[in-house]
Amino acid sequence: MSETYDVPPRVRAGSRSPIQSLADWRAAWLAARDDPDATWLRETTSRLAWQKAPSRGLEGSFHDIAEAPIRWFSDGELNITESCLDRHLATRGDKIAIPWEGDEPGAGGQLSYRELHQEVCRAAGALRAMGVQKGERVIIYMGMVPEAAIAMLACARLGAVHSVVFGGFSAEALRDRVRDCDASVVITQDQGVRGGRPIPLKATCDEALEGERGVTAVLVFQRTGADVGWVDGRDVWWHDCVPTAEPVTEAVVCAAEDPLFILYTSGSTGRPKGVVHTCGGYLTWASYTHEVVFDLREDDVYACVADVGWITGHTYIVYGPLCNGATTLMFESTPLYPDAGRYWDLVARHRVSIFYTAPTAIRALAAQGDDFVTRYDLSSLRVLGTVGEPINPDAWRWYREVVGAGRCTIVDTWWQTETGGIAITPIAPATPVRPGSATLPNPAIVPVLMDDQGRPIVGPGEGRLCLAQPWPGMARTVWGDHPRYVSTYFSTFPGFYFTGDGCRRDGDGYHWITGRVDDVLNVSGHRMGTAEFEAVLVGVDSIAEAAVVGFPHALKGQGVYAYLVLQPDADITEPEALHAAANAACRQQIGAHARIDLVQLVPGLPKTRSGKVMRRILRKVAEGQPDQLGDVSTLADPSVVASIVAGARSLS
Ligand code: 7RM
Repeated sequence: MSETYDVPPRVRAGSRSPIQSLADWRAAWLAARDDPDATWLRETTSRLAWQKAPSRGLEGSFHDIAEAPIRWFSDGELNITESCLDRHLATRGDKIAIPWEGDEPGAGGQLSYRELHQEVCRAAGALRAMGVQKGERVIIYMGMVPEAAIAMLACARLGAVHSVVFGGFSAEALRDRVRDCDASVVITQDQGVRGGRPIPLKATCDEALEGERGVTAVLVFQRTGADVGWVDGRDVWWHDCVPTAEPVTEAVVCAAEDPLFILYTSGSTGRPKGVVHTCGGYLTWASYTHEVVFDLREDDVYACVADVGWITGHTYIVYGPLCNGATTLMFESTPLYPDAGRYWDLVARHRVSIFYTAPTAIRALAAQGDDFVTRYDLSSLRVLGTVGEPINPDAWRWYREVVGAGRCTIVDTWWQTETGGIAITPIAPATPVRPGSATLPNPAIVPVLMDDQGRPIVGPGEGRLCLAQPWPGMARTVWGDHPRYVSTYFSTFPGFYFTGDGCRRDGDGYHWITGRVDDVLNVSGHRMGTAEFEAVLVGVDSIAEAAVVGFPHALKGQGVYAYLVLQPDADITEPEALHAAANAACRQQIGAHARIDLVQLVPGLPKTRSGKVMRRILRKVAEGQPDQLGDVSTLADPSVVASIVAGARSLS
């Protein structure tokens, strides 16, 4: 059992949260479980600016999800930008909505709610002039500039469906997404900038769109002024059309269940799925979780240093904070530029009170020593959040003691692209915390741990994490493929949403996420499918077969380990040359973040007689536990195991 930290007095002082204690949490959780309609109709009508308030709560269930998707608030009508912008103008018009810190320390600017509203209305006008209509898909391929948030909201203003593609993805990955959702417009910028280096967003976009007839317009924000290619009749500069556009002052009215956005995410099989979130339920969940978990207050300066290309950026940089009228900082740079003090310099200068980052960054910074932290005045901090992967207790303690000086609480927030918002987490003023535990479920989240026989575990134990009841922010479907949604999430344990994660529950009901139990990797908080790597690898000359697994990595959480079988007539046979060729292919077809750490050439993959690769064996070898392979007698050729074990690679 690990130590427990009570909520520090500084975190409790001045809180007006309805959840102040574990007793409050329990009452709220039970109420939401037993009467979801009353709970969430009340929350949504008090949080969102509905054009037509909903009278219906939840419709549908996990048992008949193949026939009917889950719906929340289905008779309500709204445009979510009115909740995020218009309704704040009367009381918060001059409040800073988005402070922006550019790549160079101190560079940047800020937008008040009034200015942000104006920009969004004009950008929506520009998109409308380009022909964008309700329901149409718009791809956003940008870096961390306020215009990325403006672009998302401008789409929402028109009822168009945005799909943000992380700026690190390659041209091929971008093209796949453009095609999958049949996008007609792409919004990008000339270049991104990160850590002093330019990112050629427009050039990559041009490569992706070569020959794509479906995309009729590309809106280009100028960030650096670099020379970029130009397709006349297709490409339009942001500064040429947005400032002079007719503002869309009347937002397009949407139904609660109209799609708000698509976000592609990796799974254990096949290509990334376009996870669909809808307007009313998603925004309700974003607003509720952002306010309650972090105990948001009117004068907070809130900084989530994720990228808008991931779900964390959607829910906790843009939608949740803006719906709550918060000041939400956007950060273009990296934790290590120009040095390992950058985050803390940012916190000190902007007087940040709530800071939200990922374990991978915390580990990297802790390794650089405390001086980079202690030289800054971090007295503004109150709540420190983490998300994206399990956090090891040492990194957790460093975050609490060195960054938070013992005065802040840590919220280790477990959630997924599919959950839309935070699901299992401490509630800042209420929950005593333990290093490495995501603690307790939010109201609406009913976790169930399944044993190997698919039976729910009662009391303490470890199993596969499922959620038993629908919650407002859950993904409704996979774009264009509802059967894939049903089979991915609802077929393993019929009647339950299966998360893909393992989890332990201790005697106090605290949850300890143990990581993915499927073939999804989590490298530095980036979610990637082993199947995506394997599809690239078997396309590389000289490689006949490939199997990719994860292994524990001190800084990245997980590293990527590839087992490769050569073609009989292979022309590359040097492992180093093959490693380089493999990484070049991954970079080109997936993106710069898809890098293989270790390559092992093997004579064959361990397969069952029916031809299924026994990944368990490959995982154990990569994890450095070749003595725990278990039963290998069902293999077609057990002799490959000895050579796999003998040739195992490691980083040390
Ligand atoms: C928000 C996000 C989801 C996967 C999820 C987990 C892992 C996320 C935590 C965590 C342990 C956490 N969305 N994960 N948060 N594991 N503790 N606090 O990351 O779709 O990109 O990834 O990330 O495995 O299934 S995501």
